[in-house]
Amino acid sequence: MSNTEQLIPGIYETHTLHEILTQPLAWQAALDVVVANQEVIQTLWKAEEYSDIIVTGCGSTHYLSQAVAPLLQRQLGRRARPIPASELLLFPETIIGPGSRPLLFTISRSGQTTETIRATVLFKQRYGGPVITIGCYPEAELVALSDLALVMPEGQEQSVVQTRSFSAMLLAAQAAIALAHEPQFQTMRSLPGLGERLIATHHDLAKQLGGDTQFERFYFLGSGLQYGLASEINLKMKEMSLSVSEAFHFMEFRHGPMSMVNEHTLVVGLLSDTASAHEIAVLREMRALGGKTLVLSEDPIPTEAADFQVNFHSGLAENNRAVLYLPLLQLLSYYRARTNGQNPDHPHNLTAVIVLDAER
Ligand code: F1P
Repeated sequence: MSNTEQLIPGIYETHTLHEILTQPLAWQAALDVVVANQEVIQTLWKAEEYSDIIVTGCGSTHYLSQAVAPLLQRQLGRRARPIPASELLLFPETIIGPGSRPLLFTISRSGQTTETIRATVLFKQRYGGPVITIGCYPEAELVALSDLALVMPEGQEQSVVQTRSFSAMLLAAQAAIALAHEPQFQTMRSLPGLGERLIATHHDLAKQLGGDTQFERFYFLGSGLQYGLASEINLKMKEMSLSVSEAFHFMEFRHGPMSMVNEHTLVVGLLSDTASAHEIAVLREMRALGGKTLVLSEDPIPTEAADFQVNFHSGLAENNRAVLYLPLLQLLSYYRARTNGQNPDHPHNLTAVIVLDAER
């Protein structure tokens, strides 16, 4: 890491950069809180009192729900769906069907977002199922409303945008789910170290691409477990840098959006293990259309599909390594923001928590 970011050792140019670069510490806290609640979590996964799982949040934590729900269904064999809190609040009958006895899994950095709190109160009053929450503030209203709370104060942030809070909450969810297959959980203990190595090795690439003004539009492609992550990084690129940016499932990108690809386009692929052959084919075609591609994957892929690639070499299964996709892409969005003269600590029009009064 060059010294320009660290004006004085430990003093970063922005809170956002500091929070992105120190997120592996919050990852360790996430693993620790899951170990501390191991028994109650494993009991919950075996419980028969609920028929399916609704995972909910807003903004970043809605996209986090999109990354967690498919993993819950894949690992626990329980039907699980990501639903924005406002939809659960305003259209509950379209989400919770007759005879369904769901568990509500809420995710919120602040634990104070009005839509998520109101949806949880309605859920408890009308359906009465168990509620678990993941967040960063122990005193939050959502924690008081929940039967189980996994809280990481180490994820708290000064910046409005979620970076280390997002990855710490994602890791807590993935680690809790991995407890259903405990050997998998043990493998995740290497993640904080892997995160530090990844940031140290590829920081300058993220800075180079974020600062490269030939790129005028960004497309983030992720399928399966990676779609929620692609959606979150798309939000980071918008929130921090106000750039033209969208997220798509890999193969959906051919069905129209690829019309936008030209020599000013960076297509970023969050590669899965499950569907890598199909995903690499899409990336190869986007390069042929003149776009540049950046690929994040466990192992190296053929260079004709990738102008730039970041390989994790983590040895971890797809179900357990989602957080490794985040730091470099958060840094890419960060340096694009700096290039666009934006201050990511205080994004345009945004506040850290959306609190609505009675009328709204
Ligand atoms: C959710 C959220 C953030 C967004 C902004 C406003 O907050 O939508 O995702 O970046 O900060 O709030 P939370 O419920 O996770 O605290």
